[in-house]
Amino acid sequence: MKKVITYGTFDLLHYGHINLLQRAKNYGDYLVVGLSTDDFNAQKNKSCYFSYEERKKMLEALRCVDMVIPETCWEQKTEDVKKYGIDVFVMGNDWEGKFDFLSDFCEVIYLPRTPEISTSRIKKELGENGKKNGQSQTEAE
Ligand code: C2G
Repeated sequence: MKKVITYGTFDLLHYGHINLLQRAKNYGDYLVVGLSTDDFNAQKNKSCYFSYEERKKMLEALRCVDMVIPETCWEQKTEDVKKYGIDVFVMGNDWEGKFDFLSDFCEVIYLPRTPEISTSRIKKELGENGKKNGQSQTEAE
């Protein structure tokens, strides 16, 4: 069984996340997701809409996700790769080069991000009176 791992916050789960997870799964048979805890997100200066447990529940509902583990720090990746017998590490290419050190232990792959969509964009657009693509409040509901 070929095992793949990826990491992230996955807040306000959207199709950019899903595209990444599905492409990551296609590199093997089993996908582990290191999900950033609320405390680690604070370290990443990210405030989440959904809690760790809520974000974990959503990821676990995805057919392409086989296991969700907590990501509590930057330094756990090498240990995770060894502990879970990971063959392939996958991240979006906004992280290009940042985790090349893992290539001593597994294949490292950076995939193109899905353009146009991001959690911060969703928050921004919803924050502007619930507008979506310039629609009015009622149309967006
Ligand atoms: N992503 C993507 N396309 C988007 C948005 C996100 O491919 N439009 C990818 C990111 O590149 C990342 C994954 O989806 O690989 C999760 O993105 P985030 O939840 O924003 O995770 P991030 O804050 O980048 O945390 O140790 C690594 C960090 O935990 C990554």
